[in-house]
Amino acid sequence: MALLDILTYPDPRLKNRAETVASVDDSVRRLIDDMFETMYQAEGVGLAAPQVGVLKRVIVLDCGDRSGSEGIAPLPPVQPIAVVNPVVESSEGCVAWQEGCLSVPGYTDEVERSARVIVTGLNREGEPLSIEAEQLLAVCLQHEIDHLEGTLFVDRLSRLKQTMVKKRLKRKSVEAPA
Ligand code: GNR
Ligand code: NI
Repeated sequence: MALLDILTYPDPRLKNRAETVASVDDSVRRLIDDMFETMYQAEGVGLAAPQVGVLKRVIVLDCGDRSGSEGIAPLPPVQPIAVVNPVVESSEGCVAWQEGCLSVPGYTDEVERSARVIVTGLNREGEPLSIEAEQLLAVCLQHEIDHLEGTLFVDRLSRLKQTMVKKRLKRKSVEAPA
């Protein structure tokens, strides 16, 4: 296993669209394992392959209840989920959630998402998988699938907010490069 470097805004590689995985082979399984290790080390609840510079449609998440594991890094796995070629099959409702992103350190803001989603794809063994989600898991699935399209949560803020926030993040990245 290996820790991977997480790209941060405004790295242009975060804007690319990731490619469909043709077959879930050992190299994809190794990527999934490394992404989990990287996510737990960074204390995130999700991670998409483009965030570690790999343009493949692979996401990992763990939105399990971590209360009790504060101050422990890397976090212990609670509910690890990996999805290859994830697709939002259906969605309903609307929820506003305070989001953050490992690729946008030091900034959180409220984003509107579908409240409930069904996401399909393939698991680590290449078998079909279907996840019904609400709350944080639903938000996180949509956030990670956005990364596969080159979209960050800050791209979903109002135009005015984007202008202010992106200017600040760019200035910060010059002062303290990742
Ligand atoms: O760790 C993360 N927390 C989070 C909180 C609210 C909504 C989405 C997220 S995902 C984020 C990890 C990340 O950047 N995944 O791409
Ligand atoms: Ni993110």
